[in-house]
Amino acid sequence: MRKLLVFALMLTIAGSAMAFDLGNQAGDKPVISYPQNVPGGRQGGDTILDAVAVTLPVVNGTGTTAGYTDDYDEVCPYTNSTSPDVVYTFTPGADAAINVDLFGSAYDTKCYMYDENLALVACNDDFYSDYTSLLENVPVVGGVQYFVVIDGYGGDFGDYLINITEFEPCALECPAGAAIEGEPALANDYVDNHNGGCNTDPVNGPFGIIDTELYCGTTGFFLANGGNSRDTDWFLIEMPASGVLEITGDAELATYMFELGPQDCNTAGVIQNVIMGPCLEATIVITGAPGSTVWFWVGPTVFASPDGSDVFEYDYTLLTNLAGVATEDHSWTDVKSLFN
Ligand SMILES: [Ca+2]
Ligand SMILES: [Ca+2]
Ligand SMILES: [Ca+2]
Ligand SMILES: [Ca+2]
Repeated sequence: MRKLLVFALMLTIAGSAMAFDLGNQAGDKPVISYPQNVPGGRQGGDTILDAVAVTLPVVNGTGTTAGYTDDYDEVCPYTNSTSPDVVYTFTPGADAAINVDLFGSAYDTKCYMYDENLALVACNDDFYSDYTSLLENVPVVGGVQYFVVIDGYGGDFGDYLINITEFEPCALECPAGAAIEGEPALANDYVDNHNGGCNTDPVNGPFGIIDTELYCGTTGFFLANGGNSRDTDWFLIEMPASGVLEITGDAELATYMFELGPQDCNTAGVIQNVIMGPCLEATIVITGAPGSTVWFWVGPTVFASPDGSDVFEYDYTLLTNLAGVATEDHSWTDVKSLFN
């Protein structure tokens, strides 16, 4: 029995070893036949040297990596891809921020971008849940040539969809009838006496209350004591009769929703966390005794503003399974103008 096992093991090792070339020089590139007559002339070229030039925007471009050569790989964060890759090139006329979006592609894509010096400027493997890729908000400089490589994870390859468009910041609208947080506008050295919870005062921390189906708030960044600081919003929510509280949120930047406990500033920690936004809904489900109080927290995932400004505010929206409706019907713009 043991001999058999060893033999089986040797077979396995020999079988897998054959897949690797132990030499120290790359072999000759095998001759391949490229796919012909690809519609629209949008098919990428095989290498950076024969990259297909496109002008921006590229809308609903299609092509395939099947039949192409594996020339490139980057780590973001997975390595050792042997997938074939194709390359596009473009030279923007002016400074811009762009998205390179492979959503809708038929395989586990990977995508990255080089500048004219072949320095990596962006890389993404799995932005979407189907493992397709998005390079988001990539700054490009007018007059500089860039190369976009469409690759795959592992050895995956196949048909891809590509859109290269100008990045548009996420902008949310507060739904009609929502309750409005009404926190004063942020400013440098802002003191959050509105709903800063334990961060403001560990004994009598001010909490907001959420008791409506729709709720809109703002959060963001400011400088305090010369350092980066963020607005944190601490809320009390009464658990509904079902014993299950569901909150679906979205925000204009990546933003945490936390359930906190124990309900004491000295010991409180994060029981569960969910990231909402930008323009991407997420849901947190909190369970507990009907009528009990939940500590709920909303705030940015980072401490510094995205554009380097001292003060930066953005919006978030929450949809709960609470039955209540807002008693006052402010428009979002009305309320913001009060504080701007
Ligand atoms: Ca590759
Ligand atoms: Ca992927
Ligand atoms: Ca706030
Ligand atoms: Ca606050």
